[in-house]
Amino acid sequence: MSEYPTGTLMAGKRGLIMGVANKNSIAWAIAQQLAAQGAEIAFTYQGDKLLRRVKPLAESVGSDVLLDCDVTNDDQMDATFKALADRWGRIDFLVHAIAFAGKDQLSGSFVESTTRDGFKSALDISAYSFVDAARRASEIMNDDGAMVTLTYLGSERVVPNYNVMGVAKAALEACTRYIAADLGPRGIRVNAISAGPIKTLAAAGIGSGRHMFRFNKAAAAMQDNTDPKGVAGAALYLLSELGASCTGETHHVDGGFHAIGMPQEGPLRESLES
Ligand code: NAD
Ligand code: 0WE
Repeated sequence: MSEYPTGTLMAGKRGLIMGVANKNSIAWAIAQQLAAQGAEIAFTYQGDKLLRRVKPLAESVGSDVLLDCDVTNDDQMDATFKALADRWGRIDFLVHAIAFAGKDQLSGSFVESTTRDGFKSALDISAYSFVDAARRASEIMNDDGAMVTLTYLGSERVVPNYNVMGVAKAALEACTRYIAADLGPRGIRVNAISAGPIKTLAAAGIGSGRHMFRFNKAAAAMQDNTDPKGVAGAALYLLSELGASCTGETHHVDGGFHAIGMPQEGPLRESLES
């Protein structure tokens, strides 16, 4: 049934995955990979409309722990971690796969389109929410636990239209390092995965989307788009004992796109030589 090889790397481990919206979500690829290795998983979802999508997915990996949690709502954050404490007592891992900026912030000139409210809300939902979740999770996490968040290259380099989300991801990566330092003495590891573009809800409807996937495919070292299975595999590594001693890291899973400074031989190079 599962497309993920089974094993016991996560046997006896319990944790929370935040950010499944549907079967295309990166968080769902991670959930399937962790479940195939024996993890017991609780899910948060953002509002009633998404419950219909998330519930059958959760059930298919044997989970009946589904918690309504908008990360901007303190009461829902309180209730989420109280429910985990009541149900399990302790947890072993946290996956944070949440980002949002207003649509008006994600097109055209960064300096012209970034408003004070747009900036605040993008950084609140996309970066502070990891700090908040990490603090709450750390209170009930075992001392060999681990956390992972999802980021994107737009934090390090300018990607047209990514705009304030790039600033939020830069903050998220810095937060990852500071949280890693705070929780390191307890043996809790905290890392970020920088994924290449993947066709999810969050990547749909972005202007220039078709061009972006084509460009990434042409320019990447592997000359292909990012496979969510690779992202899920990296999450398994970082959340299991395989990732021992790795913390505060931003690990790129993008077909090597981040490593390239000039196009190799291939379609992109040809198009420039003609
Ligand atoms: P997705 O739309 O499936 O997931 C985004 C999730 O964020 C959704 O589940 C949504 O409900 C949740 N969310 C947004 N605002 C929220 C709020 N206020 N409270 C609670 N949840 C909220 O898309 P995805 O691509 O799987 O995104 C997951 C993560 O991966 C994001 O952090 C995104 O930035 C990151 N990422 C995506 C790509 C890509 O190309 N798809 C690449 C690199 C990194
Ligand atoms: O992190 C993201 C996207 C996150 C995201 C998506 C949306 C779409 C709907 C945040 N906020 C919103 N707000 C909405 O109203 N990615 C890494 C995917 C992505 O989004 C881009 C990209 C890439 C890659 C936007 C512009 C350019 C590139």
